[in-house]
Amino acid sequence: MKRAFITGITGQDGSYLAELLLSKGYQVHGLVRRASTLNRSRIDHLHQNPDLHLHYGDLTDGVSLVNLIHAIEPHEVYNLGAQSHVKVSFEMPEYTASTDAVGTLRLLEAIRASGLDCRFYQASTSEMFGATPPPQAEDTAFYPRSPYGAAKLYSHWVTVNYREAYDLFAVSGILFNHESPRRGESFVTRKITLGVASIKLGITDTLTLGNLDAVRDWGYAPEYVEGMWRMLQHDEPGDYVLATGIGTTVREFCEAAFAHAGLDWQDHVRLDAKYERPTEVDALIGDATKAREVIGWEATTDAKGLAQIMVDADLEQLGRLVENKRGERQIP
Ligand code: NAP
Ligand code: F7E
Repeated sequence: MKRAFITGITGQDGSYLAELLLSKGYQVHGLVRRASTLNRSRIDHLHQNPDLHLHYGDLTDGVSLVNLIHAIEPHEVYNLGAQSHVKVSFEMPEYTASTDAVGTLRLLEAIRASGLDCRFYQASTSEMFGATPPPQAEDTAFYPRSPYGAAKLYSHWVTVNYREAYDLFAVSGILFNHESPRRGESFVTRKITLGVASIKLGITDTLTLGNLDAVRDWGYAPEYVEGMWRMLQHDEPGDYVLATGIGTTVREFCEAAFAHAGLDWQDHVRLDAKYERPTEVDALIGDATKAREVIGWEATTDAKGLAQIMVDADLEQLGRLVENKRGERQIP
């Protein structure tokens, strides 16, 4: 039985990856952080699975990583754990660097010191391209525009270095934005689809956003975790872009999400500069030709389809909450 170790298992991608690996017969080990309340809602449905094992630890705590690699002896490690919010990285640059940059180094060192024959996946990001204009592929120059992008660029290069220096099977997946109903509520797509559902259900009337002109290449997260797994199954380690190849503005995503619920976004969206970043990434559009040709991966959901999936999920979830509240009020 193959053993996989996932950091960031409680996040959007970690939860889909855990599902995928369990369905393929892996024993899955996940790193979880201690919090004062449990924050495992994305993996609650996997709780009863006897092949899922959760361990306390943190990417900022090297000792926990060394001990876990030693105890689990994984065949594959997926490093998805990160402070992943670009705007927040301007407010917490040092913590972001410790988790997203040095955290990767800590994990790579734990693997190297263990001497295990273990494959490593690093969750790199299109944010590393930053100011370099699209289309962006594996050989495009990097120019990060945030502490998050800069920290991830360190991790990308240290992953490449450990591959070259120590012959480690280390892969860097340069993933463009990917979303789902499990996306964190403060990322723009989910903020919009939750806003649409709230407005449709009469809970609120407005949605406040920042820069509507930014262009992103939005795909569907479950398809992207399949790509991560494929990268680690290939004969040779390498770097791969995963993207749809289609650019969409925040404004266009808004338009599609509101229209799917029969609403006009211009009646509800307001602007506030507090949601803008000190330095913005204007346009990210990926070229995933290498992934298609080498690992047979291709995105199949576009931004409009994604907006519809997310709006439907938020309408259902929020609708259920509203119904429950009404039910509670009727109880004498
Ligand atoms: P996410 O939903 O924000 O999940 C992040 C995960 O990292 C959570 O499980 C979180 O744990 C964990 N984490 C945060 N700080 C940690 C620390 N100090 N030690 C250990 N774990 C920590 O992110 P995602 O969207 O699934 O993305 C997964 C990875 O891909 C991230 O590395 C992200 O930077 C990268 N990425 C994402 C995208 C995208 O569009 N989604 C694109 C490119 C790259 P808690 O639940 O305890 O907070
Ligand atoms: O912003 C604009 C904002 O926060 C997208 C992370 O997963 O993908 C993600 O980073 C765009 C930006 O994602 C609001 O200025 C407008 O131009 O959803 P986002 P991101 O910054 O692209 C990359 C690939 C990652 O690796 C990251 O981990 O939308 N925008 N108004 C807004 N953004 C937010 N969050 N909130 C707004 O109100």
